[in-house]
This record gives sequence, C-alpha cells and structure tokens, in this order.
Amino acid sequence: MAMGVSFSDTLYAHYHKKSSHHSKDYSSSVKMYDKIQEQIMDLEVIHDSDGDTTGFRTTSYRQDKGKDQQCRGSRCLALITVSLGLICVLLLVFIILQHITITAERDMRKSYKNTVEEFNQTINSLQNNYTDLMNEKHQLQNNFSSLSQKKLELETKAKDLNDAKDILQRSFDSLNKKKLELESKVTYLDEELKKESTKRGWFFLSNEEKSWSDSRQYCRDRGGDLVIIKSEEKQRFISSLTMEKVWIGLSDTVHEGKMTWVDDSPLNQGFWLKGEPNSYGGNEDCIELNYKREQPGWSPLNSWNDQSCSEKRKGICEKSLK
Ligand SMILES: [Ca+2]
Ligand SMILES: [Ca+2]
Repeated sequence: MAMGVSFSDTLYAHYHKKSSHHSKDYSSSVKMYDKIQEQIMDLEVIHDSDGDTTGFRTTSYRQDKGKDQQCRGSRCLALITVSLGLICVLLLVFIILQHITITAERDMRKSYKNTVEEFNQTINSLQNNYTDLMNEKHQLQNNFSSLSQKKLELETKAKDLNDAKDILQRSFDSLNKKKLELESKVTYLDEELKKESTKRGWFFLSNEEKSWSDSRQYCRDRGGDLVIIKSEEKQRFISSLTMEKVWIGLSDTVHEGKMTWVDDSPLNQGFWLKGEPNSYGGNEDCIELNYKREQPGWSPLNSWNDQSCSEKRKGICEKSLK
C-alpha cells in the first residue's frame, strides 16, 4: 500500500514537472526506478524478519520452508514483472508527453513565426503609412508656406487698396466739394444768363439763301425773327458773326424811305455803307449786311445796303431767351 501511494505521487509529480522541465525528465525516471528497486528490497527484508521474529519454528514449518521460498521467488518475479511493466508504461507516457510537448513547441514556433511575419507586415504597413503621412506632411507644409506667402501678398494688396481707397475717398470728397461749388456756380450763372437773356438774345444763321421775307419766315418758324440792331456794340458783334451778305430785320417796304424794324420800331441809328441807302432802281426796300466789304470805306460800322427783297440771302436770326 505504501509503495502504491508513493508511485502515484511520484507519477503525478512527474506528470506536472514534465511540461516545464523536459531536461530533468530522464534523470527523474531513473531515480524513480532506483527507488522502486529499493522498496522491493525493503519488502523482502521485512518478509524475512517477520519470519525470524515469530519464534515459533515448527517442524512442519521447516518442511514448508522450501515451498515458501519458491512462492517468494514467484512473487518477486511477478513484482519485478509488474515493476518493469509500470516502467514501460511510464516510459510510454513520457514519450507521449514528449511528443505532445514537441508538437506543442512546433505549433508554438509556427504560431510565433506567423505572428512575427504578421508583426513584420504590420510594421512594414505602418512604415509605409508613416512614409505616406510624412510626404503628406511635407506637402501640407509646402501648401501652408505657399498659402502664408499668398496671405502676406493679399494683406499687402489689401493695405495698398485700403490706402488707395483712402486717397480716392479724399479725392471723391474734394471732387464732391468742387461739384457742389460748380453746381452753385452753374445756378448762379443760370440766374445771370436768365437776367442777361432778358437784355440780349442769341443768334443763328439761316441754312440757305432765300428772299428777305422767306428768310424772316425761317427765323419766325424757329421762335425768332430777323435781327434788330440798335447799338454800335451789337453792330460790331453781328458783323463778327459772318463775312457774307446777310439779311437783317430792317426794311422800308411799308413806307418807302421810312426804315422800320421787324418789331415795328423806327430806325434811329444806321450803319450804312457810304452812298446807301440809295433805293437803286426804285426797288430796294430790304436791308443787307456786309455789302461790298472790298469797297474802300467799308467797315463793321459801315456795311448796310438797301437791296431788292427778292435777292437770295441768308438771314441772321435773333431769338430771345425769355
Ligand atoms: Ca426803298
Ligand atoms: Ca442800295
């Protein structure tokens, strides 16, 4: 019974130590074998001593001693056989465990190898990702630098535009002030023009040569009439407008010899060429300006002539600005 407990414990201990200490398995098995041999020897000694301590050696006992020794030899042989069988079983278990351990180590190495390969692939992938990210980082840094440069340029342009805006604003304010001044002047001049227009009219020349009455009609159709000249200043001014012979608003059509303006006022001051009016041929009732400019004695203040009213002349029209 003591041998059975020892063997089981030893086997149990051997089983659990085996997985972690493979190098010690063989030496442990040898030790166990020696221990079993010692236990067998102890059993033989105990059996012999038991026989010696009884003290009751009978004659029949001596006769049976040969048979007992035979049985003891058979038991020892059986015990040795059982022990050898157990050792074989133990070795078989050891071999199986060794095989399992080697297989486990092989699987572990294979798994480790796969893990290392996956780890290397992961490292390579991470390295590639790191390279890509670094490239993107450099690109972003370049873009950032470019954008920063553009930002500075735009800020400079914005500052320049702002300065230009201030200058334009000042110019606008100045021009607006000048505009107001000019509008004020225009208003003033408009008032002055209206005042002056009550004293003077404005003048224009008819577009084609016609008789005195047709030329007058031309002027009347446009809101005016043939010009009336009642001052030396106006005579000089009208003479400066044209070099050709033109009709003015003076005639003696109604009463021969009595010159009358188109507003029915009488002639008080005339600017006749020397020798005029002469009513040449008895048929000269309408007055023209600039007659015989080439003739000696002609001047802006001496340029009128009485002419036949059917002669074709342009007329100088005067239109009041009222
Ligand atoms: Ca006449
Ligand atoms: Ca004449």
